[in-house]
Amino acid sequence: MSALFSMSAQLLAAESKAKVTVGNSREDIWFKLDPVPAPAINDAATTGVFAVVSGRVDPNSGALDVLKDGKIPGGNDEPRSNFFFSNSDEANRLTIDLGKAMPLRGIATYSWHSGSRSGQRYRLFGSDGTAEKFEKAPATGVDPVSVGWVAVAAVDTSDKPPGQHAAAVHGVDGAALGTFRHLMLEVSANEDARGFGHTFFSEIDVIPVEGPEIVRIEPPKRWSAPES
Ligand SMILES: [Ca+2]
Repeated sequence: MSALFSMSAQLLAAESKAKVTVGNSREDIWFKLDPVPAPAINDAATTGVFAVVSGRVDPNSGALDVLKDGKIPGGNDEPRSNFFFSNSDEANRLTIDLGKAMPLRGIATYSWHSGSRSGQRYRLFGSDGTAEKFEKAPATGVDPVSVGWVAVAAVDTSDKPPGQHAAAVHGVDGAALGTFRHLMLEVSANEDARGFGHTFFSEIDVIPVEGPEIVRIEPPKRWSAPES
């Protein structure tokens, strides 16, 4: 990550009152990436509608549903258990429609790869969908801010070693991130001259302010004999 990008990300985050928290591990297999909690299985993304509005999905990618199924890949190189774009000159844009506007605590994105596909680099936009000029699916070349979206934050975990990466975008000091119906990730590849730099996204969580208590994935319980 360049110092310049880091600085601009912090400025962007400050303007939108968003904070980005990153966790990573080279060894863990259950996404315990403190301080980012493990992926949620009952968050608002579960019933959201995911769509690619710009860019090309890699032919070896899993379906969009892998991003919200509350399941994690079984290993560090499982293309079909992840969602990833194919390298192209287009902006790679992925949207989530939550069905209605709701106050959000934040979102969290999880990725896993043994090499150059582990890091996450994306810009996050949000919208309540009410602006007259709102465009639900702004394609390459359309500035999202010009069609009713708010720039929320920029995420870059590419300076972390390969393995599992998690990024949480949340409000500052316990405040909500904002009230959104639509979320959009504009995803960039990690730098890789061989062209294998697009992130293996394993899960994307959207955590609402209201609703049931969030349940997270856990390692299977080990059976142990009762004490006699
Ligand atoms: Ca989830």
